[in-house]
Amino acid sequence: ANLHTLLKQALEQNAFELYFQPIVDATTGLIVRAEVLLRWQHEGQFISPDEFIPIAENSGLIVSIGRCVRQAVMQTIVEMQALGWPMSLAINVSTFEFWSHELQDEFCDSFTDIIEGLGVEDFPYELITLEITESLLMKKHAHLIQVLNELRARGIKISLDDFGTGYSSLSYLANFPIDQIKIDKSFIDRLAEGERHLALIEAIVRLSHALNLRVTAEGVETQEQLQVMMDNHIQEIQGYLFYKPIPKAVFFELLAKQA
Ligand code: G
Ligand code: G
Ligand code: G
Ligand code: MN
Ligand code: NA
Repeated sequence: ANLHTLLKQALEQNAFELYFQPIVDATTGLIVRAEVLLRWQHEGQFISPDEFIPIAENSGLIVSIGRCVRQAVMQTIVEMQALGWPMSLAINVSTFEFWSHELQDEFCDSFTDIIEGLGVEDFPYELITLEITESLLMKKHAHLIQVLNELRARGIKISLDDFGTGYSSLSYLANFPIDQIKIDKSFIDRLAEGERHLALIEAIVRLSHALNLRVTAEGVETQEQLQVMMDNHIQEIQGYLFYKPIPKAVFFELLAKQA
């Protein structure tokens, strides 16, 4: 069977699993939030999202997969709250999930449906972060801004993922309703190459902080990189230096120890 057929089956059989990559406070090393990353194990083998997400996007399956991820994440938020660890979880959102006005409205409405299904009275929307990419903002649709504003009005946080890759326009930072940026790993990787890359990070951070945007550094792997982040007052760190993406049970064990 081809990958698309297998994906469809995986969705029907609930074969996807959420992994969690903890994000820590640079100073204390404590877990302060996490990014949710989808995992698919087929016949004992992990198939990378880099491989299956594009196929899901091209076939439209990404809409159902995205909804399934939101449902599972929101259920996890409710569980974590009940355990006394209210913590923000970040969900990756594909540009394809916002392809049309219709899909955008469906996306917005899904939260209410999911909450109804969860049977909770007051869902803590502020614990959901949606990671979007610049390719979405490039569409520059007035309706998109309206949708992002609607999500933010409920309390949902919007994060600009992979910042610095692609067509980074600094004007996105000022003109779009976002709450935080994630500095892409490629920037962190190139720090070792010299002063120019350090200057870029300094400028991005200064601008972000001036605009009241939170900054997370992604892909921090070494102590030296961590030091640069701390020197630049970047408080939130995600990377293998601290944690890789881990299954939910392992994530919960860490939180229980930290509580
Ligand atoms: O850990 P990693 O190899 O999972 O992630 C690879 C890529 O897949 C990343 O760019 C990440 O944003 C994307 N990705 C992971 N999980 C999801 C998901 O649930 N939805 C979408 N749209 N992308 C995801
Ligand atoms: O966790 P990490 O970012 O290293 O994973 C990179 C990619 O390798 C992921 O997209 C995932 O699909 C794949 N992968 C293969 N084996 C594993 C595994 O045991 N755990 C995790 N988290 N990912 C795996
Ligand atoms: O959504 P985004 O494209 O930002 O996905 C984050 C990706 O970065 C995931 O695939 C995650 O596994 C990966 N990642 C997170 N931290 C590190 C790191 O320190 N090193 C490497 N190589 N990959 C990382
Ligand atoms: Mn991401
Ligand atoms: Na990223």
